[in-house]
Amino acid sequence: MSVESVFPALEPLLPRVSKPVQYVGGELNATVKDWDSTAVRWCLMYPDAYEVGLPNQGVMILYEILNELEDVLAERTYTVWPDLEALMREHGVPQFTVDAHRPVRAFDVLGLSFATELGYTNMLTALDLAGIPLHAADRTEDDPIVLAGGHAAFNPEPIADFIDAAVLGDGEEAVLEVTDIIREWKAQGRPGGRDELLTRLAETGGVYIPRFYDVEYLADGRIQRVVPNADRVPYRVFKRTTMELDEWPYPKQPLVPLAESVHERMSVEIFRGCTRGCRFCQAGMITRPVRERSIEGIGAMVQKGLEATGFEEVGLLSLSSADHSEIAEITKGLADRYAGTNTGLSLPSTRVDAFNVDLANEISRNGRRSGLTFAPEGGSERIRRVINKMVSEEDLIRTVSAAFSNGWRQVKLYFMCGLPTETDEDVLQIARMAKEVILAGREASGRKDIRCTISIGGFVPKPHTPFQWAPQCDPDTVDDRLRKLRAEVNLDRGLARNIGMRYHDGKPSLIEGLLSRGDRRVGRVIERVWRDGGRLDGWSEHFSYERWVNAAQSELEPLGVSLAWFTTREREETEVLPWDHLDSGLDKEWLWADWQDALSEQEQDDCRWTPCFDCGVCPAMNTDIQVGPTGRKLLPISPVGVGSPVRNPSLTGG
Ligand code: B12
Ligand code: SF4
Repeated sequence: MSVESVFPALEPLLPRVSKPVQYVGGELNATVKDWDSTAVRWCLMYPDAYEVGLPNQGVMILYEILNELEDVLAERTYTVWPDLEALMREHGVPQFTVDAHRPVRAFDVLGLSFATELGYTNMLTALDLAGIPLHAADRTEDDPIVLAGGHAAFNPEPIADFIDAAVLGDGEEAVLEVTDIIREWKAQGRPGGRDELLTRLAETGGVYIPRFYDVEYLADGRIQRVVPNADRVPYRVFKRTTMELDEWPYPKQPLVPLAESVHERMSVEIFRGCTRGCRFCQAGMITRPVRERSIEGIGAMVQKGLEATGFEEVGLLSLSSADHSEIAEITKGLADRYAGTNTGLSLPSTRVDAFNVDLANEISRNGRRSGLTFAPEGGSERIRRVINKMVSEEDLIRTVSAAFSNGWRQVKLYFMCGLPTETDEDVLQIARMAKEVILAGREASGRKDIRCTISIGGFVPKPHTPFQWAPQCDPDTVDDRLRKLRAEVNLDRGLARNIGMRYHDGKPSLIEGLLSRGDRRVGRVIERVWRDGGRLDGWSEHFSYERWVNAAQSELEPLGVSLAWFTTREREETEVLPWDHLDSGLDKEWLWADWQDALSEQEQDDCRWTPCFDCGVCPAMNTDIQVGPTGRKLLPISPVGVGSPVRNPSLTGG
């Protein structure tokens, strides 16, 4: 049965809303397929506004991989702004895809990509607007399978009531497997209904179906155990890892946003995973092992992506891009290749120790020397040992001095506040570091106009990290430390003028903490917040701390737990954690040992360069880290076609 576009009903509403262009679709490289000639239909959602969601690589990759299959279609949907939401409700327009404006409820799967937990309420808005029951238990065969993926799906327990399934880890192969299962089940005439389909997904061992697990609690509120309540369902669900990244050079045809977006450049992911072992970093832990793309693979992705999009900037993306074993060859090769063109290169924030000024020079060859960004994360050497961020102040000063003498004028430094064992003194050291940076910059450059911006985020303990047992710092302490830090910065007026300080108060972090380490009971809080009007919680102008606190009070306290119980409480080694049945490959004993090392300020090396320290991932996945060096160079490309963004006369002949 064909599915009609809702555009005729939507179009008259668009002149009445802000940024209507975000709802019209038709972006360069978007795909619209015939509904009737496809067997499996995916709707992919980044649960945030278009401007944040469109540039997301994960969604772009899955969108393209799925659309490459002849009998599969994939479309996209994003969170609508409250102005359009109100009009859609008034006029009965359901949640729609931007590609063909099809109603989301008509699809077989609604695949949500969660980069952050603050997107959970956005999922509820979309489900409700789509006419899909909020609770998985109330859905029928006419509803899509609601499938969560992305980093924030590694503990999907807080959203267990609302999703049918979750996939941990890389999606490239997982979406194909899920598609095959759905295709076969539909072709067989949907035997056993929705339950059978979910069972078949669970049977793979790598798709988590929350409703097939019962959670039992102890009298004190802790979890006693989580057990399967159905046959053919595994005790533990494993994460997916795409091993040969070179075989998956996606996105090949990156989407080009129609409306302004947060990331207006093309991104090429140069490796996945991280073995640095920063103890606060969930992404680093859950994406192990490290898998590098080859230098040729990166070169081809950059070339094809530029040709396909017309972008003028390429971001070399990964968790710690400067750690690629051939980063110097990659950046030099790309800088040579695009010399004299409008194509610029960028690297996300770099580690101080991996960075060298040659690299920065290569990257900025075609562009402005804007700012340099580093992430020491902790102000004192002591706290950096606790978090395993092995950056010495000498390294930092040496690196920034070299950069300042090479023409840079600004440095941005990222820190966290509220780290385990942190004292006021650790945070006050941030001010000293910023002042040292300015003094070093003035000395190296001989100029006064050196700037240092310190940007401070509240620390949130995350599942599957050594800090998963840690008590989260309460917002009052975080705010008090930040106030003291500001006073410390301002002590020296001559330097304070050149120091910018950006921070958020500690309250949103506490809510993120509730959602990160929560269990199924937290679902009630999410629903209450949403029913009380909670929308777009990742946006400070929409986020309401009071709404979350009130909802937590009314929903959790009758159950004998509380916001503080989930956040500022330290866990013991023996406690069953809500995500223990979800296997990220990391050995829980190793995580605990690393937590103990943190408390005794012991550092842990990077296994990329030193022997394996048995975190468990490689043996669990029967694999190994994949790192160079290969010794290969990136060769200049053959002339590119007319209309390419690479407007180098010597290359294009025009
Ligand atoms: C580029 C980037 C941004 C950009 C663009 C964001 C965007 N829309 O994509 C900007 C600057 C806007 C940004 C903002 C933020 N970011 Co950011 N960002 C990144 C970065 C560097 C790359 C993301 C990426 O493209 N990865 C590569 C793709 C391929 O991976 P992926 O998206 O995870 O998708 C794969 C799988 O997860 C899976 N998958 C994903 N979705 C789905 C869905 C289904 C159904 C399935 C089956 C599978 C699946 O399949 C994909 C392919 O394998 C990562 C670090 C990193 N290297 O991952 C941080 C990262 C994702 N960001 C992070 C954070 C914290 C944020 C912010 C909250 C920061 C802030 N405080 O404001 C905001 C949140 C924005 C928002 N509201 O969503 C954290 C997430 C932390 C966590 N969960 O613990 C990360 C991991 C960085 C870190 N080390 O802390 N970010
Ligand atoms: S198992 Fe060993 S080599 Fe593999 S990521 Fe863990 S520490 Fe590194």
